[in-house]
Amino acid sequence: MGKEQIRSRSQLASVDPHKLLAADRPVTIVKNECMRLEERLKEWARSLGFDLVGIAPAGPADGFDRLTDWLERGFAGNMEYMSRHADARRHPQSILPDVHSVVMVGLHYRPEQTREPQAGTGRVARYARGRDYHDVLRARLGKLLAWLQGQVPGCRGRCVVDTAPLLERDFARRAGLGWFGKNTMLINKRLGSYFFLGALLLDLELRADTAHVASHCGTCTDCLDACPTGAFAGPGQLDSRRCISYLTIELRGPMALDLRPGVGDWLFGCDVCQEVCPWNRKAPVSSEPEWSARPDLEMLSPAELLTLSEADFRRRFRGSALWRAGRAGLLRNAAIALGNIGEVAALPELRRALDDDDPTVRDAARWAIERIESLTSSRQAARPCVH
Ligand code: B12
Ligand code: SF4
Ligand code: SF4
Repeated sequence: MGKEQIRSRSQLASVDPHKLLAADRPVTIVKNECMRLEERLKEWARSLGFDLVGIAPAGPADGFDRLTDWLERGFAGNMEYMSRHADARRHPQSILPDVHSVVMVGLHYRPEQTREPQAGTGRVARYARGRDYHDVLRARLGKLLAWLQGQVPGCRGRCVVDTAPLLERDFARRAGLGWFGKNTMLINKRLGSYFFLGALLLDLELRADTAHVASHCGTCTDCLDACPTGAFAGPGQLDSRRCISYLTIELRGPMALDLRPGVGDWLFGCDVCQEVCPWNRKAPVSSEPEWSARPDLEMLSPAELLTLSEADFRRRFRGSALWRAGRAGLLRNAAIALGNIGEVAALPELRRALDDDDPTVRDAARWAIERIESLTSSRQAARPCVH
């Protein structure tokens, strides 16, 4: 049998495993050459730094009807890429026509420690404090695919990290990585929810893992109760239009006025519905160097952000997830955070931003100035009379 013809496990069973092994395999793989391909694939994935790995059969996405409902209710807001490619999310064959298996990986990113916000600083969601996760996961998935192609010459695959229309959490649940929390996050009993997902679609038929069926949320509703902007329409139903993560990352243009106070001091993304989750309390800290590479991103000074030119923005945020907001989005967020922090010391910077070239930045600066002035006068009015 020619190696390029191998496409299924039954075919693989009849092949001498020694002939399939590549020369540059790691020691861990060498130790048991008779291990099944699935096990060796998982070992290799772990040696590449992935914390979770599971295999799902390629089939229609279980949550497709939920996606359709979510889109119909307008919960995607202006994320047109979600509706534009909606039908393609029905089945992973829209990405790889002869897909048979979906290898799902998880990479944990919980940082060492999280400082309390210092005076005048704003918060950045944990996921965005290191290198851009898309680059990190894609590069490693590429290595995993290359290894597999060394084992099974001719096998074809596609690496996906938000880069193709795939319901990643659906396939991760099916691959046994965790359950859908009421906050919509995929949660793993050992790691909590601070992990990224990536997928490797393959035209190989691999033995699938058992799907995670149970939910371990029980009667808890902490995430639903804690959301500062009331973004949950119900358990497992997120209205992105109200979510701080959407408002600070995906939204272009001005934020709705009634939501601005709830955004608080978040400059990019939001972690509140994960911070309160009991499954994250005992989750281990990640030792992945990629996530500690940019400690300067943990807290940012919004007043300083307001001074960034386009060139400054590019220099500072290229290669980090914050790039996605663009200069106008990040400066808008900075102005809104300053308005919510409410310190008069920010007024000179905000007044300068009234002359910014971008109308969204000017609008946010105007709002922040008015908010600081009204917070200051209400603080003064509330002072006890000394006479
Ligand atoms: C669009 C998007 C967003 C949007 C919308 C979020 C959302 N909940 O849908 C916004 C911008 C708000 C967002 C925010 C965040 N995101 Co986001 N986002 C995505 C993206 C690109 C698509 C998600 C999607 O399809 N939404 C559509 C809705 C309908 O899906 P859903 O709510 O998740 O529900 C699905 C399943 O959970 C399932 N389901 C839920 N309950 C049940 C129950 C049953 C019985 C069944 C059968 C199915 C089911 O059905 C739905 C359809 O599949 C994915 C990457 C990807 N390609 O999948 C990343 C992704 C989901 N995001 C991620 C992250 C890290 C975040 C943030 C934490 C970032 C931050 N700190 O600011 C926040 C978390 C907010 C939150 N609570 O979800 C990670 C999540 C990893 C994890 N452990 O779950 C992903 C997977 C990216 C990645 N590759 O790692 N995100
Ligand atoms: S990320 Fe923040 S705003 Fe979005 S649902 Fe969670 S708690 Fe609410
Ligand atoms: S906070 Fe509670 S309800 Fe929300 S995801 Fe965590 S365990 Fe589930």
